Amino acid sequence: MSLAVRRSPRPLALAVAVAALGALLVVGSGGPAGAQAKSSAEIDGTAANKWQPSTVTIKPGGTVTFKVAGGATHPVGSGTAPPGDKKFDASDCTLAHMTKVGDSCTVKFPKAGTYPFFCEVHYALGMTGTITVGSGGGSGGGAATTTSGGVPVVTSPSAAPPPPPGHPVIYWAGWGLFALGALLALAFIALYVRFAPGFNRPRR
Ligand SMILES: [Cu+2]
Repeated sequence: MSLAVRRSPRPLALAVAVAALGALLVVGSGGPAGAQAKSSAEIDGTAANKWQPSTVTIKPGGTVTFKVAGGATHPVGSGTAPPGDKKFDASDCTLAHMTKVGDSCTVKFPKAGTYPFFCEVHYALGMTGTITVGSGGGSGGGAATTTSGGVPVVTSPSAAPPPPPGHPVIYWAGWGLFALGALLALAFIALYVRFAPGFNRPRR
């Protein structure tokens, strides 16, 4: 195909297409509230001896896969270290299962709650995290525990409501595309009016 670039408002069509794509993304991603809680999540143990991400939120009945992404040897323990609790079953995440890069284990979380976890080797370096199952609205009951500088700190349950559900990134990307398309369309219309033959506006 050898479509010559004509002076037709083809760029305008492009701009409209960009805007339409953006609008589609907005509509497509603006699903029901609460969609931010996924049914599964992956947490990587990195070479820097951190969990990435260190906090995730999943739906009740969902799963979390812990993966050795670097540094090797990141066995997972439930609770705050040591020795942790047995709130979730980490029997597939022991040293034998989590020794080399690429090793992984998957834990199912049937009940809502807040589940701290730690790397049994690197917890003292701050390799800890928290899995929230459910909306995070305190349905776990009891105090949430976090570690601060290796010392377990128990914080009382907060009475504050959970943060409002956010929109996924793609939602805002959609709006961005939409705005870009609209701007492009305006710019092309302005250019067209200015330079198109037949519009002999006086030039300064
Ligand atoms: Cu580790």
